[in-house]
Amino acid sequence: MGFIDKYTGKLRTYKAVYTLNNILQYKKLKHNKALYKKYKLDQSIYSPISSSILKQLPPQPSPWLDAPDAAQKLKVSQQLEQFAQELQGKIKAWPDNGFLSLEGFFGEEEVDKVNTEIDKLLESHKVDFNYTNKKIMFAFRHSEALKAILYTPALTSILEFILGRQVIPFQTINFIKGSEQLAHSDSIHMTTHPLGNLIAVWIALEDTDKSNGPLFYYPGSHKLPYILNDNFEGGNTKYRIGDFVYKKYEEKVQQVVKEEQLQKKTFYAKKGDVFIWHANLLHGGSPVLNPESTRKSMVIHYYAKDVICYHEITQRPALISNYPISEVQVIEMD
Ligand SMILES: O=C(O)CCC(=O)C(=O)O
Repeated sequence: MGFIDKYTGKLRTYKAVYTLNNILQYKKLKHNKALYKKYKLDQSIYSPISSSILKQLPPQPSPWLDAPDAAQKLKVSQQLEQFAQELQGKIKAWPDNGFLSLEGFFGEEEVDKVNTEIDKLLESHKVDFNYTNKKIMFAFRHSEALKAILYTPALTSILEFILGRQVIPFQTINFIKGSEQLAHSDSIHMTTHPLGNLIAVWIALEDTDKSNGPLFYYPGSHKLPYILNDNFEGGNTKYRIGDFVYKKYEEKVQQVVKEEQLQKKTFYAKKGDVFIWHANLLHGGSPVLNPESTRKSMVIHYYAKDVICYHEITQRPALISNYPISEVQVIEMD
């Protein structure tokens, strides 16, 4: 694990530091050359990037299930028939809900393997908790067993159907204890142009209950306007990211939850259950009531291919080491 993963100091807030780092990470950014051209973004692939620049570009269509005619399109979709009847129903509810759950998707043995793998990686110091002391980032890079989970065809076929594009696993986050993360949309962390081209998969690596900080979410909240840097006062300047930008973002989310009177739901999971959510669904981790408890889980964030991927909160382009080399590909939906 690199120094930067544990580091929380001021250097993190200077945009120039990231620009320098981007130059060193050329290989993980080079796919953006073609993408910036495709979307008519006229700037260096090393420069900061944010929605305030991207919203000035020519408008782009949203993912097909975010379009107003999504329900109609799903009704007549032949490709939907590849999925079991029950799953078809859940996908049909996606445009309204912005989430779906797959009970018992992974078996006991598969989950045990993931847990053993994480224990081993922690023991051998190949991975560690990052500066939050709760998150183990990118463990999949060190483990074939974890990679196999990310690329499970029965899973990626659902994600690709929902987004209408090939998906690229960008990051994994493993938790041993509940995250207690306040409500947020992943689109403040992992953002795309066009918006909505990210999808998250949460896997229960053990049961969750009231005591160990279960996942919570706000059904339908993905349909609200995206909360991006221009929608709250984050204290950003031309050269720096505001010191309290994420706190200010969380406060803005709380305000929206209140104003919109959103109804909170909790996902009480059984080991092996999967919860998939939309790029803009508000969600988080409930308070951990029993401090001794564990809540092992793994989140996988997938970006769609052939869109610009970046981090709105820190205004950095996303460094992607496993970007597929193939040509621009859009899966045609019937
Ligand atoms: O697992 C949790 O408690 C929350 C995870 C989360 O919010 C995320 O990965 O975006």
